[in-house]
Amino acid sequence: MKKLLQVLTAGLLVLMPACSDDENGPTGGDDTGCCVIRGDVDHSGGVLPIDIVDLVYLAAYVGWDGPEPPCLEESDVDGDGEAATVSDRDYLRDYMFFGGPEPPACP
Ligand SMILES: [Ca+2]
Ligand SMILES: [Ca+2]
Repeated sequence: MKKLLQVLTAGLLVLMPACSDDENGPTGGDDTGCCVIRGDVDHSGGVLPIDIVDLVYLAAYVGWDGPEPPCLEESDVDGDGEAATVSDRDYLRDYMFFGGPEPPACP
């Protein structure tokens, strides 16, 4: 199962476009005010902003040294002030698959 997730993650990371639509350029940990929808880890927006790509993106960042999410505030899925942690990954997983609570609104 872990191997399958690693393969899927690698495939999705290759297919994902670079997220450079932020007018401030690539974002870092001090980029505030970019949060639109907490849990939209890849900052895709659109009709379905939170999907499996966000979970894979966050899991890759947290567990496998994947690329940093374009908006760290949106990666603070549980809203505790710490972005892109194991807790955020688990919160997003529970929300998507196990009826967990919706991520809180952005500040
Ligand atoms: Ca997304
Ligand atoms: Ca958090």
